[in-house]
Amino acid sequence: MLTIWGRISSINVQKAVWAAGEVGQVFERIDVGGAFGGNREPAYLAKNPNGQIPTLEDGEVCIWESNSIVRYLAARYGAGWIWEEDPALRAEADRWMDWMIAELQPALTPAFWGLVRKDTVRAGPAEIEASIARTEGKLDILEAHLTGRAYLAGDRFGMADLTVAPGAHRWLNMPVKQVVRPNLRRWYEACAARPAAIPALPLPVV
Ligand SMILES: N[C@@H](CCC(=O)N[C@@H](CS)C(=O)NCC(=O)O)C(=O)O
Repeated sequence: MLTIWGRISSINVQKAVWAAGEVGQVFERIDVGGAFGGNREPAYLAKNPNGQIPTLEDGEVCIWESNSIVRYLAARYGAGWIWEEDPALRAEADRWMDWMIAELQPALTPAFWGLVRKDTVRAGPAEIEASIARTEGKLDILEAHLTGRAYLAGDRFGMADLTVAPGAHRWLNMPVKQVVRPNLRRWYEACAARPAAIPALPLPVV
């Protein structure tokens, strides 16, 4: 059985939980981080020296970095399914996963901190405004890409979708003015309706 360390309100833990469910693996999730604490304890730091969540344990295998966890689970248990064997198709998925962690997450996180977590130290009005503007630009890219496409990479659901959709879930359920993006909305709703998405995408977003 897998162990996933991390509170489910974390967007990065959501990816790991979704990937594990999608490839049919039974897992135990242990609340760590945020109000639960525990992620600065020596025992946890021995697993993940960053003191961040998520961390995955699969027997002797211990992995941190959410996208690496998704790739491990996909390659190990979802080959030919959510893991593409074809290098060109897999690169398409990798590209969106990297875009999520390098572009979309940094764009939307300050608005999330300010508007949802009410963390005025990390995100005041100027940071929130800049974050919203930056996120809208990123979501326009998603909307354009999803025009005439069911999924982000290839013609079936895959590891890129379950990595990026938690970002859409967060944004679409935040108290921000929602720009109408029909392709993004259709894709998000199709992803979020999957059985493995249900435990991964709790509401409200907190
Ligand atoms: N690049 C890392 C980032 C991990 C990260 O920033 N995790 C946050 C939660 S999303 C965290 O550990 N926060 C500290 C806490 O929850 O106490 C990943 O993708 O796994």
